[in-house]
Amino acid sequence: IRVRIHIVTIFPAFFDVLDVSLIGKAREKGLLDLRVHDLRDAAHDRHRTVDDTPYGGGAGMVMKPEPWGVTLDDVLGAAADEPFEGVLVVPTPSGEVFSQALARELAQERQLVFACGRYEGIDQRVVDHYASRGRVRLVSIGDYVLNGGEVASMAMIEAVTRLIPGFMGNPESLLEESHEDGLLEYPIYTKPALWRGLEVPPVLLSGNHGAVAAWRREQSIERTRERRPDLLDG
Ligand code: 6GU
Repeated sequence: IRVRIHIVTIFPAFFDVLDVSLIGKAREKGLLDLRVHDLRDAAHDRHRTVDDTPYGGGAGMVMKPEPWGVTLDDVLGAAADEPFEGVLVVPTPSGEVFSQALARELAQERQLVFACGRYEGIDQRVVDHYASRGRVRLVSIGDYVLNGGEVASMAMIEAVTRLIPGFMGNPESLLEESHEDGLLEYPIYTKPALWRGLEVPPVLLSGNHGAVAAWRREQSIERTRERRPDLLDG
């Protein structure tokens, strides 16, 4: 196994789809060991409570620290006073923004743990405690609000696992993708050469590889200027 990914959540069923997607292939190839853990297994009262009201008041509920401590120590394989291996990823809209660069970084790790919070978030002491024992990254997938870290984790896990060395059949195709060179990808075409009155740009049929490369580069820059000018600053 190259990479072990643990997910801690109160909704383990969210992750059933990982079996049928690309990630299922990485698991079959033996590159990836993915395990989902139910946070409620560490809550022992009658209602398996994992949340409580916020100190200081305010709307919503906060995830209690104790079930997180028990579960994360178990998953990380480290006692409460020991350092841990790998990276603990905490999806939160108040984190740093996820990027292809961070995906590349995480794909080099041997162990990743995704701690999916729900409600208004997790008691701050959980992050503070684990940050004192190892590497913790608070990560957002963009400037909008989701109900919890599950969908965000799924997006990050898909971005990371396809970069695991040996996962892609043709690793060269990774280099041509949007964001790998800081630009958006150029438009792509296949047969037929004429469809509903629309032609494939003639340069792509010319057989002139230099001209094709130049056209694609131009298109990438133009697309990026139109759709994502922020990527061109600097
Ligand atoms: Cl990581 N979590 C939640 N709840 N909302 C988000 C997010 C994460 N990233 C963007 N919105």
